Amino acid sequence: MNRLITIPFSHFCEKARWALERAGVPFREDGYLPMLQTVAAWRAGGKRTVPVLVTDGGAVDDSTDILRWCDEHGNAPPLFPGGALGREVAELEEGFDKSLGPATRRVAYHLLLPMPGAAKLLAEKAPARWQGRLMRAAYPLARAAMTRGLRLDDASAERSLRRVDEIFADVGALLADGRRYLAGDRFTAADLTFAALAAPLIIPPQYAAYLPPLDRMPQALLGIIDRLRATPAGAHALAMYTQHR
Ligand SMILES: N[C@@H](CCC(=O)N[C@@H](CS)C(=O)NCC(=O)O)C(=O)O
Repeated sequence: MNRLITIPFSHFCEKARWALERAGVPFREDGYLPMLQTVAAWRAGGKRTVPVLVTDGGAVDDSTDILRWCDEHGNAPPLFPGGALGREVAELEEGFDKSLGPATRRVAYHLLLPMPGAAKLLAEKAPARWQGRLMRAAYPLARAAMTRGLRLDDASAERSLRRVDEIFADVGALLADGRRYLAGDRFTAADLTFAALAAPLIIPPQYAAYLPPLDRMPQALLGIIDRLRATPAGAHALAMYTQHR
């Protein structure tokens, strides 16, 4: 049985999970809280990041490669079409991976980690009891490590939010001609990746892992979510979730 090593609520993991489920590939999810994924990812032959897909043929340790693996092994129309359209899709997908994913993550963690009750919530939602107990005991250490590792501070979060706004404006410009999908006339890796990586600041109801519900979100984050959902790009992310997730 294929195994997907994840941090369940991570948007890069959601991207891989979405592609696997869409392709009808059977897999079992092996989830960890942030940082605890490191050992599992290494042991599987990956780097320290997740998702890592462990298959009979070896480990696939990057979300884009997992989408391509799904095209080869699954039974859904390809996420990466051939020819010129395929190159356009790959370029959009890579851009979202490099810039949208890290930016939405930084803004969301910057506002969520200091939230009162964050340690308790993470512990409650832990994929295993031992992880929850460990996170509760070591939350200040974990928070400090994530703050350092992701460079979470007001200035960098502000820069990341501006980056998100720029990407949303670019996606809005693509959609301005009335197209239903970002590239070509059907759902591709560009749409899936945009929607999954925008999700921490859009909170689509169909997201397939726990995200804090809107009524538990800090006010500042809620303001960002409301604003982004109302943009054409935000509406596109929500529509991709409604129609394709
Ligand atoms: N390029 C990688 C990025 C994945 C990534 O950044 N994963 C994060 C979770 S959102 C992670 O595992 N971070 C843990 C760490 O850096 O230690 C991919 O597309 O798979």
